[in-house]
Amino acid sequence: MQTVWDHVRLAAARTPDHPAIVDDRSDRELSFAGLIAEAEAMAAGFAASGVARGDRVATMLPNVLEHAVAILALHRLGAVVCMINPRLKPDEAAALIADGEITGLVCPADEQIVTAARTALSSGPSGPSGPSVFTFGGTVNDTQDLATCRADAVTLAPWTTPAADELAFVMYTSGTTGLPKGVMISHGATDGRVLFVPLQCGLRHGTHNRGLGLMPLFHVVGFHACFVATLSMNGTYYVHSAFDPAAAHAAIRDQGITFLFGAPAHFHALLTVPDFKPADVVSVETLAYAGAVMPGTLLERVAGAYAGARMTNIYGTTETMNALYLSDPVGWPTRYRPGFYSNVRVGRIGGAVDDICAVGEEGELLVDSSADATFLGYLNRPDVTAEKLVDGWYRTGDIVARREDGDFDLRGRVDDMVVSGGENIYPEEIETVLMQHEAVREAAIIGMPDDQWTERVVACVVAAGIDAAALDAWCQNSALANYKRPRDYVFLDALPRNAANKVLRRELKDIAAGILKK
Ligand code: 01A
Ligand code: AMP
Ligand code: MG
Repeated sequence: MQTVWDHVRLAAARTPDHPAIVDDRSDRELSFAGLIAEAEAMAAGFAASGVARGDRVATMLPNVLEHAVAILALHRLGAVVCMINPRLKPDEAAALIADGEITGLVCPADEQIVTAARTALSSGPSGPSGPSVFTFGGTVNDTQDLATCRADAVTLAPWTTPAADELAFVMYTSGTTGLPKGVMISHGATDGRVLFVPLQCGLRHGTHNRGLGLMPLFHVVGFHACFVATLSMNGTYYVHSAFDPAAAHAAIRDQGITFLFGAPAHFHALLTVPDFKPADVVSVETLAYAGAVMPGTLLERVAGAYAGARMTNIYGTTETMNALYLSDPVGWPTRYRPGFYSNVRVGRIGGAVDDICAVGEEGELLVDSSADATFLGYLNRPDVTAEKLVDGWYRTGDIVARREDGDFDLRGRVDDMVVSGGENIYPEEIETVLMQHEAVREAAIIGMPDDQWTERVVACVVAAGIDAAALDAWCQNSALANYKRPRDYVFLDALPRNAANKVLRRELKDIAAGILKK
């Protein structure tokens, strides 16, 4: 087993002088040896401020270089790094911090976030008044500036490899109800979460690799499969601090990016760059996408634009990492293949995990959870862990049918989850916010096909005396993160329901399609 730190330090031992990270907001470039030195100096700084091995410390930052270094530093120190989506509103982030008994936070110098977090942080070893909030971009209300969080690395305890089943990272995924669930990821899961990239996407080892950091670091794809995979292959990771299609296109062209991993929404946006020229992207050898189905028309356009790249569709979950993939997916947007070492089956929906569907029958995709890459369970949620991890199988919630040839067709979801731009959005949390408005009598959220986001969040409401703009403002002022809010409203006299009063979402999608087309 190699931990994340082992992957990075061993790469550094092989090529100490090769560039490991190149910043996009400054002219900073860190060699592998420089990255190790920087992470260890910051780790010593965290230790000097009272962060100790085993502490849970959250990061809530965009894809800036300092975020990447802070994750490595906390991990080197032996802290459990809990990565919170920086798009969450302060109250939701604070709820995760309180629920996870998190003792420290690295976040932007934003007064609202710092204030909300301070009330939620548990007391660390240095006590409740300890400097437990580290801010990026300055200080606010006596936080510690991340830029000055450093000390002499010789004060740091030497690296000792932790046990394989020890908790290393917590990454969050939305749940049907309540707060996002913390997915507990062990040190021993690292190899399986990184090595599928060379295996399934064809990334070759060597210093020729130049990966662009499009995917958010706080999700497993951006962290394990882009950041750690690029470094472990002795490649250079090009920071992309905030997604900007024109800047990303320029980086590909000017830096000669060889490895591009994005969500379908990234590629949709990249193709809209006004002066997009396929000649500018010929350096891209390896192109992978994950998080959502890439609509067929987009797939063809991407393959045409990046004609020199080997393209792979990667299906996975935060809990299990990669389970299915397909090379050269053009013409097959919803077809997936189990790869070397992935063990999956199709279980009858609502049935036991050994109640397996026949070829052609729709069922739930189940993933063998004995693989090293599998999560340890959900943080403080044994009930949900028991629902999702059953007798050695992880229930994905995705509906598939096995084809005659052994591949799988992806057909939809067992639940009502909407996947927008590679982010999971559960209807209930939006419905709850809409229902809190006094003018709304009924609300149901559905996902409608969309070129840009694969699925677009649409609200179907029964309401009196209110329009879409007012409801949009209501959502923006709520605790709901902005990316989750509805992009369209359909006003109806009543929602279609069955005899048990359950909303008929398939019917609702047809009704909404008819109305939105007009
Ligand atoms: O009206 P405004 O101003 O609020 O509109 C803003 C945002 O609200 C909106 N926006 C979105 C989304 C979204 N996902 N859906 C709907 N709306 N994201 C942002 O766009 C407007 C511009 O805001 P922004 O902050 O500048 O947005 P961008 O930075 O342009 O964000 C778009 C991105 C495509 C970059 C972003 O959505 C993104 O990073 N998506 C990728 C998410 C991802 O990493 N998914 C993978 C998760 S891991 C689980 C998994 O699927 C998996 C797969 C394989 C796990 C393991 C494996 Cl092996
Ligand atoms: P998460 O629960 O955040 O880990 O997201 C995992 C879910 O995203 C899966 O259960 C799928 O619904 C979806 N997903 C991830 N990758 C793909 C892909 N390549 N194609 C289609 N759906 C995907
Ligand atoms: Mg943007």
